[in-house]
Amino acid sequence: MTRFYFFGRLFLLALCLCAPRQAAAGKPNVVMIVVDDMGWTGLSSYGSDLHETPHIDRLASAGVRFTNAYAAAPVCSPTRASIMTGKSPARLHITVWHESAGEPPAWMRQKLVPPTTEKNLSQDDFTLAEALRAEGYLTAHIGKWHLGDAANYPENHGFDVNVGGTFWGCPATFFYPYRGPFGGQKEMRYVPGLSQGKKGEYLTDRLTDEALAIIDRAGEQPFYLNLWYYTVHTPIEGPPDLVDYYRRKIKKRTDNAQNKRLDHDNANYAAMHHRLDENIGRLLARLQERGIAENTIVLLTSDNGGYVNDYKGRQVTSNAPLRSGKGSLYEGGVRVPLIVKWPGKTVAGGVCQEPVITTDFYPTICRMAGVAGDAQYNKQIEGQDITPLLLNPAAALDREALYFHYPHYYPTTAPVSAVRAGDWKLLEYHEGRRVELYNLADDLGEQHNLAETRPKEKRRLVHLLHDWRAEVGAQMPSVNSAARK
Ligand SMILES: [Ca+2]
Repeated sequence: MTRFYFFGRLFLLALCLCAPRQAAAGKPNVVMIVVDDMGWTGLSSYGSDLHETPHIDRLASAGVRFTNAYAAAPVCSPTRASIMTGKSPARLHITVWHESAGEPPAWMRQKLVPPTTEKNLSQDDFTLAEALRAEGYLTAHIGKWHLGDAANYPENHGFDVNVGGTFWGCPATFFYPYRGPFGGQKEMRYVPGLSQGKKGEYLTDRLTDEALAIIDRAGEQPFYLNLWYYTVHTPIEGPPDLVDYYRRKIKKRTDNAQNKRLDHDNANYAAMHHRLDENIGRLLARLQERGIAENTIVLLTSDNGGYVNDYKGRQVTSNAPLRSGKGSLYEGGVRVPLIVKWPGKTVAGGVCQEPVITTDFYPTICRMAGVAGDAQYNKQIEGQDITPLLLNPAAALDREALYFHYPHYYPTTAPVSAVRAGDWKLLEYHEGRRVELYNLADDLGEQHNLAETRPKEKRRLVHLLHDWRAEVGAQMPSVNSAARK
Protein backbone atom coordinates (compact mmCIF):
# COMPACT_ATOMS: atom_id res chain seq x y z
CA MET A 1 0.00 0.00 0.00
CA THR A 2 2.76 2.36 1.02
CA ARG A 3 4.80 1.49 -2.06
CA PHE A 4 1.74 1.95 -4.27
CA TYR A 5 1.10 5.29 -2.65
CA PHE A 6 4.74 6.34 -3.16
CA PHE A 7 4.84 5.39 -6.84
CA GLY A 8 1.38 6.83 -7.31
CA ARG A 9 2.62 10.16 -5.96
CA LEU A 10 5.74 9.94 -8.13
CA PHE A 11 3.61 9.33 -11.20
CA LEU A 12 1.38 12.29 -10.37
CA LEU A 13 4.43 14.50 -9.80
CA ALA A 14 5.88 13.48 -13.17
CA LEU A 15 2.53 14.21 -14.79
CA CYS A 16 2.42 17.65 -13.17
CA LEU A 17 5.97 18.49 -14.26
CA CYS A 18 5.31 17.49 -17.86
CA ALA A 19 1.79 18.81 -18.18
CA PRO A 20 2.37 22.56 -18.27
CA ARG A 21 4.93 22.40 -21.05
CA GLN A 22 2.67 20.18 -23.14
CA ALA A 23 -0.32 22.40 -22.44
CA ALA A 24 1.79 25.36 -23.53
CA ALA A 25 2.70 23.89 -26.92
CA GLY A 26 1.57 26.21 -29.70
CA LYS A 27 0.68 29.03 -27.36
CA PRO A 28 1.67 32.56 -28.46
CA ASN A 29 4.49 34.47 -26.79
CA VAL A 30 3.57 37.76 -25.15
CA VAL A 31 5.78 40.83 -24.82
CA MET A 32 4.27 43.51 -22.56
CA ILE A 33 6.28 46.72 -23.02
CA VAL A 34 5.68 49.44 -20.45
CA VAL A 35 7.47 52.74 -20.98
CA ASP A 36 7.76 54.84 -17.83
CA ASP A 37 6.07 58.27 -17.83
CA MET A 38 5.60 58.44 -21.60
CA GLY A 39 2.90 60.96 -22.43
CA TRP A 40 -0.01 60.55 -24.84
CA THR A 41 1.81 62.54 -27.55
CA GLY A 42 5.26 61.04 -26.88
CA LEU A 43 5.40 59.02 -30.12
CA SER A 44 5.39 60.41 -33.64
CA SER A 45 2.38 58.20 -34.43
CA TYR A 46 0.59 59.93 -31.54
CA GLY A 47 1.48 63.42 -32.73
CA SER A 48 4.85 64.35 -31.23
CA ASP A 49 6.21 67.40 -33.03
CA LEU A 50 9.79 66.41 -32.21
CA HIS A 51 10.39 62.77 -31.23
CA GLU A 52 11.19 60.31 -34.03
CA THR A 53 9.85 56.83 -33.32
CA PRO A 54 9.64 55.00 -36.67
CA HIS A 55 9.92 51.44 -35.31
CA ILE A 56 7.11 51.88 -32.80
CA ASP A 57 5.07 53.65 -35.46
CA ARG A 58 5.53 50.61 -37.71
CA LEU A 59 4.34 48.39 -34.87
CA ALA A 60 1.26 50.62 -34.67
CA SER A 61 0.71 50.24 -38.43
CA ALA A 62 0.86 46.46 -38.05
CA GLY A 63 -1.51 46.40 -35.09
CA VAL A 64 -4.20 48.48 -33.42
CA ARG A 65 -3.50 51.94 -32.01
CA PHE A 66 -5.80 53.09 -29.21
CA THR A 67 -6.53 56.81 -28.94
CA ASN A 68 -8.50 56.63 -25.66
CA ALA A 69 -6.31 54.28 -23.62
CA TYR A 70 -5.81 55.08 -19.95
CA ALA A 71 -3.32 54.21 -17.27
CA ALA A 72 -5.32 53.15 -14.19
CA ALA A 73 -3.47 55.78 -12.15
CA PRO A 74 -1.51 59.00 -12.78
CA VAL A 75 1.66 57.59 -11.14
CA CYS A 76 3.83 54.48 -11.45
CA SER A 77 3.15 51.73 -8.88
CA PRO A 78 -0.68 51.70 -8.94
CA THR A 79 -0.86 51.35 -12.72
CA ARG A 80 1.72 48.56 -12.65
CA ALA A 81 -0.32 46.82 -9.94
CA SER A 82 -3.43 47.06 -12.14
CA ILE A 83 -1.58 45.31 -14.97
CA MET A 84 -0.39 42.46 -12.78
CA THR A 85 -3.70 41.90 -10.95
CA GLY A 86 -6.53 43.04 -13.25
CA LYS A 87 -7.85 45.08 -10.32
CA SER A 88 -8.21 48.82 -9.84
CA PRO A 89 -5.61 50.61 -7.70
CA ALA A 90 -8.47 51.83 -5.46
CA ARG A 91 -9.52 48.24 -4.67
CA LEU A 92 -5.91 47.16 -4.13
CA HIS A 93 -5.31 50.15 -1.83
CA ILE A 94 -2.19 50.77 -3.93
CA THR A 95 -2.86 54.34 -5.03
CA VAL A 96 0.54 55.99 -4.72
CA TRP A 97 4.08 54.97 -5.67
CA HIS A 98 5.98 52.59 -3.42
CA GLU A 99 8.30 55.07 -1.69
CA SER A 100 5.38 57.32 -0.66
CA ALA A 101 3.04 54.48 0.38
CA GLY A 102 2.35 53.46 3.96
CA GLU A 103 1.96 56.47 6.26
CA PRO A 104 1.65 59.59 4.08
CA PRO A 105 4.94 61.53 4.04
CA ALA A 106 5.01 65.04 5.53
CA TRP A 107 4.92 66.88 2.19
CA MET A 108 1.64 65.16 1.33
CA ARG A 109 -0.12 66.27 4.53
CA GLN A 110 -1.72 69.50 3.52
CA LYS A 111 -5.38 70.50 3.93
CA LEU A 112 -6.11 66.79 3.80
CA VAL A 113 -4.21 63.76 5.07
CA PRO A 114 -4.09 60.99 2.46
CA PRO A 115 -4.96 57.46 3.60
CA THR A 116 -2.33 54.94 4.67
CA THR A 117 -1.90 52.74 1.62
CA GLU A 118 -0.32 49.39 0.72
CA LYS A 119 3.37 49.36 -0.20
CA ASN A 120 3.38 45.86 -1.64
CA LEU A 121 1.52 43.76 -4.15
CA SER A 122 -0.43 41.22 -2.07
CA GLN A 123 0.51 37.54 -2.08
CA ASP A 124 -3.25 36.89 -2.15
CA ASP A 125 -3.50 38.16 -5.71
CA PHE A 126 -2.98 35.63 -8.47
CA THR A 127 -0.88 37.72 -10.83
CA LEU A 128 -0.96 37.63 -14.60
CA ALA A 129 2.52 36.07 -14.51
CA GLU A 130 1.29 33.34 -12.15
CA ALA A 131 -1.64 32.62 -14.46
CA LEU A 132 0.67 32.27 -17.47
CA ARG A 133 3.35 30.29 -15.64
CA ALA A 134 0.73 27.83 -14.38
CA GLU A 135 0.06 26.93 -18.02
CA GLY A 136 3.66 26.44 -19.03
CA TYR A 137 4.97 29.89 -19.84
CA LEU A 138 8.51 31.03 -19.13
CA THR A 139 7.91 34.30 -17.31
CA ALA A 140 10.52 37.06 -17.22
CA HIS A 141 10.50 40.54 -15.80
CA ILE A 142 13.09 42.98 -17.17
CA GLY A 143 13.43 46.55 -15.86
CA LYS A 144 11.38 48.65 -13.48
CA TRP A 145 9.11 46.81 -11.02
CA HIS A 146 8.22 49.27 -8.21
CA LEU A 147 5.62 46.93 -6.70
CA GLY A 148 7.05 46.07 -3.33
CA ASP A 149 9.94 45.37 -1.01
CA ALA A 150 12.37 42.48 -1.49
CA ALA A 151 9.80 39.91 -0.34
CA ASN A 152 7.58 41.16 -3.14
CA TYR A 153 9.99 41.30 -6.04
CA PRO A 154 8.94 39.67 -9.33
CA GLU A 155 10.37 36.29 -8.21
CA ASN A 156 7.62 36.10 -5.57
CA HIS A 157 4.86 37.19 -7.92
CA GLY A 158 5.08 34.63 -10.70
CA PHE A 159 8.30 35.40 -12.55
CA ASP A 160 11.02 32.84 -13.27
CA VAL A 161 13.47 35.63 -14.07
CA ASN A 162 13.93 39.15 -12.72
CA VAL A 163 16.56 41.49 -14.14
CA GLY A 164 16.60 45.00 -12.72
CA GLY A 165 13.32 45.01 -10.81
CA THR A 166 13.41 46.53 -7.29
CA PHE A 167 11.28 48.73 -5.06
CA TRP A 168 12.86 51.86 -6.57
CA GLY A 169 11.06 53.87 -9.19
CA CYS A 170 14.08 55.01 -11.16
CA PRO A 171 17.84 54.52 -11.45
CA ALA A 172 20.41 57.02 -10.20
CA THR A 173 21.66 57.28 -13.80
CA PHE A 174 20.98 55.75 -17.23
CA PHE A 175 24.70 55.10 -17.78
CA TYR A 176 26.68 52.06 -16.63
CA PRO A 177 27.20 51.07 -13.85
CA TYR A 178 23.73 52.59 -13.20
CA ARG A 179 24.47 53.31 -9.59
CA GLY A 180 25.15 56.33 -7.41
CA PRO A 181 23.57 58.83 -5.03
CA PHE A 182 19.99 59.77 -5.80
CA GLY A 183 17.85 62.72 -4.68
CA GLY A 184 18.23 65.10 -1.78
CA GLN A 185 18.97 62.28 0.65
CA LYS A 186 21.79 60.97 -1.59
CA GLU A 187 20.37 57.49 -1.31
CA MET A 188 22.72 54.98 -2.97
CA ARG A 189 20.77 53.28 -5.75
CA TYR A 190 21.69 50.52 -8.18
CA VAL A 191 20.03 48.30 -10.76
CA PRO A 192 20.67 44.64 -9.85
CA GLY A 193 21.60 41.98 -12.37
CA LEU A 194 23.50 44.22 -14.78
CA SER A 195 27.14 43.49 -14.04
CA GLN A 196 29.98 43.36 -16.57
CA GLY A 197 28.84 46.33 -18.61
CA LYS A 198 31.10 48.80 -20.40
CA LYS A 199 31.67 52.47 -19.73
CA GLY A 200 29.12 54.50 -21.67
CA GLU A 201 26.66 51.61 -21.87
CA TYR A 202 23.08 52.90 -21.81
CA LEU A 203 20.39 51.34 -19.63
CA THR A 204 17.70 51.11 -22.32
CA ASP A 205 20.15 49.24 -24.60
CA ARG A 206 21.20 46.91 -21.81
CA LEU A 207 17.64 46.02 -20.77
CA THR A 208 16.88 45.17 -24.39
CA ASP A 209 20.00 42.94 -24.50
CA GLU A 210 18.67 41.14 -21.43
CA ALA A 211 15.25 40.74 -23.09
CA LEU A 212 16.85 39.32 -26.26
CA ALA A 213 18.74 36.80 -24.13
CA ILE A 214 15.44 35.61 -22.64
CA ILE A 215 13.89 35.28 -26.08
CA ASP A 216 16.89 33.22 -27.23
CA ARG A 217 16.80 31.11 -24.07
CA ALA A 218 13.08 30.32 -24.21
CA GLY A 219 13.59 27.88 -27.10
CA GLU A 220 10.34 26.05 -27.71
CA GLN A 221 8.75 27.19 -24.48
CA PRO A 222 6.28 30.07 -24.89
CA PHE A 223 7.35 33.15 -22.97
CA TYR A 224 5.71 36.06 -21.22
CA LEU A 225 8.08 39.00 -21.10
CA ASN A 226 7.44 42.08 -18.96
CA LEU A 227 9.75 44.55 -20.67
CA TRP A 228 9.25 47.49 -18.32
CA TYR A 229 11.80 50.11 -19.37
CA TYR A 230 13.03 52.73 -16.89
CA THR A 231 13.04 55.28 -19.70
CA VAL A 232 11.58 58.00 -20.17
CA HIS A 233 11.34 58.72 -16.41
CA THR A 234 13.81 61.03 -14.66
CA PRO A 235 16.81 61.32 -14.61
CA ILE A 236 16.33 62.90 -18.03
CA GLU A 237 19.52 61.62 -19.68
CA GLY A 238 19.74 60.77 -23.37
CA PRO A 239 22.67 59.20 -25.24
CA PRO A 240 25.03 62.14 -26.09
CA ASP A 241 24.99 61.69 -29.90
CA LEU A 242 21.20 61.76 -29.97
CA VAL A 243 21.04 64.72 -27.59
CA ASP A 244 23.26 66.65 -30.04
CA TYR A 245 21.03 65.58 -32.92
CA TYR A 246 17.90 66.87 -31.16
CA ARG A 247 19.57 70.12 -30.06
CA ARG A 248 20.31 70.84 -33.71
CA LYS A 249 16.81 69.80 -34.75
CA ILE A 250 15.15 71.99 -32.11
CA LYS A 251 17.30 74.98 -33.07
CA LYS A 252 16.52 74.61 -36.74
CA ARG A 253 12.81 74.23 -36.13
CA THR A 254 12.63 77.05 -33.62
CA ASP A 255 14.40 79.33 -36.11
CA ASN A 256 11.98 78.29 -38.84
CA ALA A 257 8.98 78.74 -36.58
CA GLN A 258 10.19 82.24 -35.67
CA ASN A 259 10.65 81.30 -32.04
CA LYS A 260 7.19 79.76 -31.68
CA ARG A 261 7.46 77.38 -28.76
CA LEU A 262 7.20 73.72 -29.77
CA ASP A 263 5.16 71.33 -27.61
CA HIS A 264 8.19 69.06 -27.34
CA ASP A 265 11.48 70.88 -26.99
CA ASN A 266 13.66 68.90 -24.57
CA ALA A 267 16.63 67.37 -26.40
CA ASN A 268 17.51 64.86 -23.67
CA TYR A 269 13.91 63.70 -23.35
CA ALA A 270 13.59 63.40 -27.14
CA ALA A 271 16.83 61.40 -27.24
CA MET A 272 15.43 58.99 -24.64
CA HIS A 273 12.39 58.34 -26.86
CA HIS A 274 14.58 57.93 -29.92
CA ARG A 275 16.80 55.37 -28.23
CA LEU A 276 13.80 53.52 -26.85
CA ASP A 277 12.44 53.34 -30.38
CA GLU A 278 15.71 51.94 -31.77
CA ASN A 279 15.58 49.26 -29.10
CA ILE A 280 12.00 48.32 -29.93
CA GLY A 281 13.29 47.99 -33.50
CA ARG A 282 16.00 45.57 -32.30
CA LEU A 283 13.47 43.55 -30.35
CA LEU A 284 11.07 43.23 -33.28
CA ALA A 285 13.96 42.32 -35.59
CA ARG A 286 15.03 39.52 -33.24
CA LEU A 287 11.51 38.10 -33.21
CA GLN A 288 11.64 38.08 -37.01
CA GLU A 289 15.09 36.47 -37.13
CA ARG A 290 13.98 33.69 -34.82
CA GLY A 291 10.88 33.10 -36.92
CA ILE A 292 8.52 33.75 -34.01
CA ALA A 293 7.20 37.21 -34.90
CA GLU A 294 3.98 35.71 -36.20
CA ASN A 295 3.46 33.88 -32.93
CA THR A 296 4.31 36.76 -30.61
CA ILE A 297 1.79 39.27 -29.28
CA VAL A 298 3.31 42.68 -28.57
CA LEU A 299 1.70 45.36 -26.41
CA LEU A 300 3.24 48.78 -25.75
CA THR A 301 1.94 51.40 -23.34
CA SER A 302 2.93 53.80 -20.55
CA ASP A 303 2.18 53.72 -16.81
CA ASN A 304 1.04 57.37 -16.59
CA GLY A 305 1.09 60.63 -18.51
CA GLY A 306 4.15 62.72 -19.32
CA TYR A 307 5.97 64.54 -16.53
CA VAL A 308 5.27 68.26 -16.91
CA ASN A 309 7.31 69.44 -13.94
CA ASP A 310 10.94 70.52 -14.04
CA TYR A 311 14.06 68.42 -14.10
CA LYS A 312 17.26 70.37 -13.39
CA GLY A 313 15.46 73.65 -13.93
CA ARG A 314 13.68 72.93 -17.18
CA GLN A 315 10.26 71.53 -17.98
CA VAL A 316 10.46 67.92 -19.13
CA THR A 317 7.52 67.81 -21.52
CA SER A 318 4.05 68.97 -22.45
CA ASN A 319 1.07 66.71 -23.13
CA ALA A 320 -0.74 69.34 -25.21
CA PRO A 321 -3.50 69.29 -26.36
CA LEU A 322 -4.21 67.45 -23.10
CA ARG A 323 -4.29 69.29 -19.79
CA SER A 324 -1.62 68.76 -17.12
CA GLY A 325 0.49 65.60 -16.70
CA LYS A 326 1.81 62.96 -14.34
CA GLY A 327 0.06 62.99 -10.96
CA SER A 328 -3.11 64.67 -12.28
CA LEU A 329 -6.43 63.07 -13.24
CA TYR A 330 -6.84 65.53 -16.09
CA GLU A 331 -6.30 63.71 -19.36
CA GLY A 332 -2.59 64.60 -19.49
CA GLY A 333 -1.98 62.55 -16.36
CA VAL A 334 -3.72 59.34 -17.38
CA ARG A 335 -4.30 59.14 -21.13
CA VAL A 336 -1.45 57.16 -22.68
CA PRO A 337 -0.44 55.50 -25.94
CA LEU A 338 -1.46 51.87 -26.35
CA ILE A 339 -0.45 49.71 -29.31
CA VAL A 340 -1.36 46.04 -29.56
CA LYS A 341 -0.23 43.66 -32.28
CA TRP A 342 -1.87 40.25 -32.16
CA PRO A 343 -0.50 38.51 -35.27
CA GLY A 344 -3.14 37.15 -37.59
CA LYS A 345 -5.88 38.75 -35.51
CA THR A 346 -5.51 42.52 -35.15
CA VAL A 347 -6.56 44.64 -38.09
CA ALA A 348 -3.31 46.14 -39.42
CA GLY A 349 -3.33 49.90 -39.01
CA GLY A 350 -6.53 49.82 -36.98
CA VAL A 351 -7.32 52.83 -34.84
CA CYS A 352 -9.63 52.28 -31.88
CA GLN A 353 -11.36 55.14 -30.08
CA GLU A 354 -13.07 53.05 -27.41
CA PRO A 355 -11.87 53.91 -23.87
CA VAL A 356 -9.74 51.11 -22.40
CA ILE A 357 -7.59 50.90 -19.26
CA THR A 358 -4.50 49.03 -18.08
CA THR A 359 -6.71 46.95 -15.73
CA ASP A 360 -8.02 45.32 -18.92
CA PHE A 361 -4.68 43.74 -19.83
CA TYR A 362 -4.96 40.76 -17.47
CA PRO A 363 -8.16 39.25 -18.92
CA THR A 364 -7.17 40.34 -22.44
CA ILE A 365 -3.74 38.69 -22.36
CA CYS A 366 -5.22 35.53 -20.83
CA ARG A 367 -7.79 35.41 -23.63
CA MET A 368 -5.20 35.96 -26.37
CA ALA A 369 -2.91 33.31 -24.85
CA GLY A 370 -5.73 30.84 -24.31
CA VAL A 371 -4.93 30.74 -20.60
CA ALA A 372 -7.80 30.07 -18.21
CA GLY A 373 -6.33 31.56 -15.04
CA ASP A 374 -7.80 30.76 -11.64
CA ALA A 375 -11.59 30.50 -11.68
CA GLN A 376 -12.02 31.98 -8.21
CA TYR A 377 -9.56 34.79 -8.80
CA ASN A 378 -11.07 35.64 -12.19
CA LYS A 379 -14.31 36.60 -10.41
CA GLN A 380 -12.43 39.37 -8.60
CA ILE A 381 -10.97 40.89 -11.77
CA GLU A 382 -12.37 44.30 -12.66
CA GLY A 383 -10.74 44.72 -16.09
CA GLN A 384 -12.52 43.68 -19.26
CA ASP A 385 -11.36 41.50 -22.12
CA ILE A 386 -10.73 43.97 -24.97
CA THR A 387 -10.00 41.36 -27.66
CA PRO A 388 -13.28 42.32 -29.45
CA LEU A 389 -11.64 45.71 -30.13
CA LEU A 390 -8.51 44.05 -31.48
CA LEU A 391 -10.59 42.04 -33.93
CA ASN A 392 -12.75 45.03 -34.83
CA PRO A 393 -11.46 48.47 -33.78
CA ALA A 394 -14.90 49.98 -34.48
CA ALA A 395 -16.55 47.72 -31.92
CA ALA A 396 -17.70 48.97 -28.52
CA LEU A 397 -17.37 47.43 -25.08
CA ASP A 398 -20.31 46.92 -22.78
CA ARG A 399 -18.99 49.24 -20.09
CA GLU A 400 -20.62 52.28 -18.54
CA ALA A 401 -17.56 54.11 -17.26
CA LEU A 402 -13.89 54.14 -16.29
CA TYR A 403 -12.89 55.26 -12.80
CA PHE A 404 -9.79 56.77 -11.19
CA HIS A 405 -8.89 57.49 -7.59
CA TYR A 406 -5.83 59.41 -6.46
CA PRO A 407 -6.35 60.50 -2.83
CA HIS A 408 -2.84 62.02 -2.61
CA TYR A 409 -0.97 65.21 -3.38
CA TYR A 410 1.48 65.74 -6.24
CA PRO A 411 2.89 68.97 -7.73
CA THR A 412 0.10 68.78 -10.34
CA THR A 413 -2.82 67.90 -8.06
CA ALA A 414 -4.67 67.77 -4.75
CA PRO A 415 -6.51 64.54 -3.76
CA VAL A 416 -9.05 63.71 -6.48
CA SER A 417 -11.26 61.02 -8.00
CA ALA A 418 -12.58 60.95 -11.55
CA VAL A 419 -14.99 59.14 -13.83
CA ARG A 420 -15.26 59.00 -17.60
CA ALA A 421 -18.58 57.88 -19.06
CA GLY A 422 -18.91 58.25 -22.84
CA ASP A 423 -17.68 61.75 -23.71
CA TRP A 424 -18.34 63.06 -20.19
CA LYS A 425 -15.62 63.35 -17.62
CA LEU A 426 -16.07 64.43 -14.02
CA LEU A 427 -13.38 65.17 -11.46
CA GLU A 428 -14.16 65.45 -7.77
CA TYR A 429 -11.47 67.18 -5.71
CA HIS A 430 -11.70 66.14 -2.08
CA GLU A 431 -10.67 69.54 -0.71
CA GLY A 432 -14.14 71.06 -0.40
CA ARG A 433 -15.65 68.42 -2.71
CA ARG A 434 -15.11 70.67 -5.73
CA VAL A 435 -16.53 69.15 -8.88
CA GLU A 436 -15.52 69.78 -12.49
CA LEU A 437 -17.35 68.42 -15.54
CA TYR A 438 -16.05 68.33 -19.10
CA ASN A 439 -17.25 67.07 -22.45
CA LEU A 440 -14.16 65.53 -24.02
CA ALA A 441 -15.70 65.40 -27.51
CA ASP A 442 -15.83 69.21 -27.62
CA ASP A 443 -13.19 70.02 -25.07
CA LEU A 444 -10.26 67.59 -25.10
CA GLY A 445 -8.16 70.12 -23.15
CA GLU A 446 -10.66 70.24 -20.24
CA GLN A 447 -10.88 74.03 -20.30
CA HIS A 448 -14.65 74.59 -19.96
CA ASN A 449 -16.11 73.39 -16.68
CA LEU A 450 -19.79 72.54 -17.27
CA ALA A 451 -20.58 71.52 -13.68
CA GLU A 452 -22.98 74.45 -13.25
CA THR A 453 -24.62 74.35 -16.66
CA ARG A 454 -25.13 70.59 -17.02
CA PRO A 455 -26.56 69.56 -13.62
CA LYS A 456 -28.14 66.33 -14.92
CA GLU A 457 -24.85 64.93 -16.25
CA LYS A 458 -23.06 66.15 -13.17
CA ARG A 459 -25.49 64.32 -10.87
CA ARG A 460 -25.30 61.13 -12.91
CA LEU A 461 -21.49 61.04 -12.90
CA VAL A 462 -21.22 61.97 -9.23
CA HIS A 463 -23.52 59.04 -8.41
CA LEU A 464 -21.54 56.66 -10.60
CA LEU A 465 -18.30 57.76 -8.95
CA HIS A 466 -19.59 57.52 -5.39
CA ASP A 467 -21.18 54.11 -6.00
CA TRP A 468 -17.94 52.83 -7.48
CA ARG A 469 -15.81 54.14 -4.62
CA ALA A 470 -18.09 52.39 -2.13
CA GLU A 471 -18.07 49.16 -4.16
CA VAL A 472 -14.27 48.91 -4.38
CA GLY A 473 -13.67 50.17 -0.84
CA ALA A 474 -11.66 53.20 -1.99
CA GLN A 475 -9.63 54.79 0.80
CA MET A 476 -10.44 58.44 1.40
CA PRO A 477 -8.31 61.31 2.68
CA SER A 478 -9.26 62.93 5.97
CA VAL A 479 -9.22 66.54 7.15
CA ASN A 480 -5.86 67.59 8.52
CA SER A 481 -6.70 69.13 11.90
CA ALA A 482 -3.07 70.25 12.25
CA ALA A 483 -3.25 72.30 9.06
CA ARG A 484 -3.54 76.08 9.33
CA LYS A 485 -6.98 77.36 8.41
CA1 LIG B 1 5.63 56.21 -14.25
